[in-house]
Amino acid sequence: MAKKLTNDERSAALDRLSDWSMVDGRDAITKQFVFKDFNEAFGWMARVALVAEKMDHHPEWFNVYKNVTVTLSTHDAGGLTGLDITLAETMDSLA
Ligand code: H2B
Repeated sequence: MAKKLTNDERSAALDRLSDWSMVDGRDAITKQFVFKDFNEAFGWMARVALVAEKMDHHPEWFNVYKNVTVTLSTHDAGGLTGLDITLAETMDSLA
């Protein structure tokens, strides 16, 4: 099973990632993505979904029109792992 990141690992990862931040009161990271319109937002979600399914690692996300709020955490590990960082990087590269 994926291991929770150490404090050093998580601060290094957050420094590297742009616009991701820790969730208050939870070992998870979050980012708000804003697209041109719903079509762009949902197209991106569909592309991310294919990668997430392949990784067997799934986002918590909330879509309203062109906005997608994402929260990433590894439920099996009860917190943030390298899988969340990999998925965050994938989301950024597909946006
Ligand atoms: N996604 C996330 N974000 N965390 C998990 O721990 C997780 C998952 N576990 N997707 C996977 C599915 C697990 O439930 C299946 C059985 O492999």
